[in-house]
Amino acid sequence: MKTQVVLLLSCFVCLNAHSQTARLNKTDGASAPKVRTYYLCAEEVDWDYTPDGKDMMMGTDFSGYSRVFTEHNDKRIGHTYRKAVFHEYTDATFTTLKPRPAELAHMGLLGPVIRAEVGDTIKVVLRNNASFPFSLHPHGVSYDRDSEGAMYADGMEHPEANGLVPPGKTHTYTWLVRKEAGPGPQDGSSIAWLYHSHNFEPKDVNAGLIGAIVITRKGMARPDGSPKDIAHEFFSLFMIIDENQSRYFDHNLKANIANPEKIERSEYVPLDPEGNGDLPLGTGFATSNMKASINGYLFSNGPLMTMRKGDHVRWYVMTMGIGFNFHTPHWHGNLVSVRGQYMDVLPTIGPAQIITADMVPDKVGTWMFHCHVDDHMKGGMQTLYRVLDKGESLQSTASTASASVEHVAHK
Ligand SMILES: [Cu+2]
Repeated sequence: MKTQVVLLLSCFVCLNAHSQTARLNKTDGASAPKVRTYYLCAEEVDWDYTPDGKDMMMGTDFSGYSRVFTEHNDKRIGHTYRKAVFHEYTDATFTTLKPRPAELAHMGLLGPVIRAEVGDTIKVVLRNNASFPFSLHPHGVSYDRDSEGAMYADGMEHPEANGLVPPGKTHTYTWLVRKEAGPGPQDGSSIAWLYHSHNFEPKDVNAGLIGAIVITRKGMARPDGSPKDIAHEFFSLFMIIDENQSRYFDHNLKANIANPEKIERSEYVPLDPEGNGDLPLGTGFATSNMKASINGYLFSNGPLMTMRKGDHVRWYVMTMGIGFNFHTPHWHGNLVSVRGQYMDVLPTIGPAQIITADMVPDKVGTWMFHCHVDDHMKGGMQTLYRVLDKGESLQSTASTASASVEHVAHK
């Protein structure tokens, strides 16, 4: 008898919970809020800005400015730098890397995409396998001080409790995805925010510790968190990475230059390679370490971003870093729309800003995608995207480079 009562009661509770869930589903057309857990690890890599070894935009060897920013010799570090990046693992043992999906190979230096739907909770377990203390600071989502991952006086008596992760340690960050973190009335089904290390922010971010968070509207996420109505997403970090300011600059100087004490670290020559005045760019040792890159690639190196005619694709375009980072990303061939307005050049983005732009390409071909600021273009901030015809296989196209993960040399 007692057992039957318990059974009946538990069935009632069960049915009641089920009907509440059903009501929720009916109201939102969505599943119940989820806790989405990510396992990120800060790891050191030797990053090659030009894995293809030539100017892929022009199809030529490096010369002039492209040589200034890529050539390694006894006075220049060149194109490969020690950096720290975020990698994703499958669980808290941090033994199995979670491979980046092939369609996101173009993301290069960027960390894994952290995804959630409005109403979800994000948990990030951050492991630090690098040799400096780092952290994880998110934009957009809601956090308490222990999940802010930023170091400043208030709370610095317990830095580790506030998300500073020394080498070899782990910290769990909890972020709530309120409706304000999701798409607004004029937005599409998803928008993006940045995350990055924020111990000494400039040194951490120039080292490479940066990535994106994508939040979808309630009911608009696939099981993996990506927006249901979008065929392909493309992430583009337009950033002049200042390697002079990286946490790893001293390492890079000593590892690549035989007599580092002879290097004039402040060397800046306001002339272009032809000897003409060029104040905003110029040449010299300091300048050669300023990498005007897209996702950590210069001069159209790296995996080719590929889509099909008529696909609804979404671009998340972002920047970060030093004061030259004001960019006007420009697509040749096809237009994008931003909150209903069509354009081929985005409104200027400045450090820590992201714009979400949608495209339904109708012009087939391989097209330029670059910053329209002259100095940035000349410094390498240019890449390509390809629009295939309807029905063409994305797999069958040769990319300009092999997948970016292959360029990452684990320490
Ligand atoms: Cu620019």
